Amino acid sequence: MPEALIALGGNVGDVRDTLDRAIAALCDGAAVRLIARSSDYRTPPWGVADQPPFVNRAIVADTTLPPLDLLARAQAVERQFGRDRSRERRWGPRTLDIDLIDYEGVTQNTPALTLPHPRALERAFVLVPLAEIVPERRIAGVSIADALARLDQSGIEKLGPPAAS
Ligand code: PH2
Ligand code: MG
Ligand code: MG
Repeated sequence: MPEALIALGGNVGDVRDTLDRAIAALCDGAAVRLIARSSDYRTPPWGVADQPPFVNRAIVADTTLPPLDLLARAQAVERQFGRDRSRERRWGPRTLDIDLIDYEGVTQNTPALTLPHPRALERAFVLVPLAEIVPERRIAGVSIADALARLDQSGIEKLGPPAAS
């Protein structure tokens, strides 16, 4: 079954709880099955500096859905958790962002979806969580560990397990 690398993040609300619930909604165990998940990382905001830090996490899932259907499902989960694209600023604060980073090495470049994610290899907040679970996996021919070694990881902090509730 095709395997997808998916990055999640947010900086509004109880993000770690949102990420738990979003992954449960996305990965129903049938069309999308969770294979691995990273720890959570607190990461300095990228793009727009004047906003709270993000929490970022990555997962590996296998799926029967083709890429665009997986994207549509991820976007439906974003909306379910309060994401409203019409009211947000590019790179600004958000409750939940789910990005498809790689889908079984597929290359595609359409208005709706570019694979692999065109900026993933430049972003430590994407690669640090991925490197924890799939360091040897290649994105656009470069291993995640090698791509990460070229980036500034300062300010990224691994978070412990969430407090039991
Ligand atoms: N997402 C953004 C903009 N900036 N910065 C960090 N650290 N992590 C993110 O997930 C992030 C960001 C827009 O999606
Ligand atoms: Mg994003
Ligand atoms: Mg996104």
